[in-house]
Amino acid sequence: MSGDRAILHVDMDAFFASVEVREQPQLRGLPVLVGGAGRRGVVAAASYEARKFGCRSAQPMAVALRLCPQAVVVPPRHALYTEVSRAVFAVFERFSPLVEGLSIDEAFIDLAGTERLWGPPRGVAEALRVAVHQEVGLTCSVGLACVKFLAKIASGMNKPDGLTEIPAGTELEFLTPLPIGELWGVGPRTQEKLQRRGVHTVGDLRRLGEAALVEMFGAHGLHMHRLSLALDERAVVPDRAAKSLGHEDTYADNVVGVPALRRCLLSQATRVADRLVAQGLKARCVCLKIRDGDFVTETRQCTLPRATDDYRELHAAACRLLEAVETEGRGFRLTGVSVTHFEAPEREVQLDLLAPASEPPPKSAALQAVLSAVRERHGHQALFPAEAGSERRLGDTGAITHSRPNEPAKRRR
Ligand code: TTP
Ligand code: MG
Ligand code: MG
Repeated sequence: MSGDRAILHVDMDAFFASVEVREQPQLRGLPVLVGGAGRRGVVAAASYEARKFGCRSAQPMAVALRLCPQAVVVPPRHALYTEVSRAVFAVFERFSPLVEGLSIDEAFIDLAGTERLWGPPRGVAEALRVAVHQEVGLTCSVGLACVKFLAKIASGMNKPDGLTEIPAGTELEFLTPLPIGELWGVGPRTQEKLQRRGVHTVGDLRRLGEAALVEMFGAHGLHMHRLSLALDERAVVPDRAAKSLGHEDTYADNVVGVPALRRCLLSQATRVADRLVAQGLKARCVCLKIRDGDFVTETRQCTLPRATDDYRELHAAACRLLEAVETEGRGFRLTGVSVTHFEAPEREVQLDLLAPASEPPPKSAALQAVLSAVRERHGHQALFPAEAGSERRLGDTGAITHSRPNEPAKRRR
């Protein structure tokens, strides 16, 4: 795999429906719809037998039953699915500590460094599928590739119960015929604009070239071009241990335009930096969360070369992440900045303790430096960075998040 990265994307097959079939074996082989049965009910999950009739998640139940009148409708049992999800994730975590949950039934698993223990990635993917089936009684589909977005596309290619590997060196060939909508972050507006230029597949996009894409979409164009070349440096950010600290605000009026969004992010980056300094922490991973007027939520994250508690570095990173978001023609109701992967300055202090005993103990000096920095940088309201503009500092209305970065069951749309 390029750069020796091997990433799995695992997604359970017809998750809610499969759990119900496991619990009620008499349903096996039948078309099963999990969801509200009432007139306004919606299908949450459809078994693969029901999909043959055209039944799908998010379809009105009435439509699904018209397509497949013999389907068995089962009311959802969310507590049960959450419990099964935990069991599935516990299996994932035996194979690698780097498990990033995306929703209740799917995760990225970074196999970096597991080769010595488990052997080559394809074998790990197979072993994982067997373990999930034996221990939880459910099937899943797995994609294996060198980068996240390819692993995610791959896992959907041979559903249900499939394993799809994109071997190193074949990434471009794999991507070339795919419709552009398969690329992350290529929304309907971007698709429309590209289609007007005759761009329908990822291969077309690549041929259009970086310069033309940048001219059309700015940094977002650059991002798309990189994806078309199978370049995606996003790391798998594990849920465990990766506590996050963040600040987000919801706006009464949608925020429009990059300059205004950058000001919002500055306010949030400053808040996050304040709290990092207050807790004596530095963070390496920065995450941008942004939700548009249609409630489409996107997140982007990056890893910094070194841990920081500096608002300018956090703001710069958040702005870079913003460049990869389609902002044109969209208004945003929420923005947020959060950080993960903390490093405590205590580590530096401990290292210093290994120095010769004749040197003065560094702890008080380190503490003093931090305190001065806090006072200098965050001492009072007047020191709030001028670049933030004249708006009142968002504060009491803002939601402070202090949670796991990827709560299960949070879906992107
Ligand atoms: P998905 O993984 O999207 O779908 P799935 O597991 O049912 O089927 P597939 O084999 O294609 O992966 O979603 C996981 C669960 O999340 C799904 O079983 C039910 C729930 N869900 C909803 O409640 N509403 C929805 O609109 C979707 C898409 C999923
Ligand atoms: Mg699924
Ligand atoms: Mg899923």
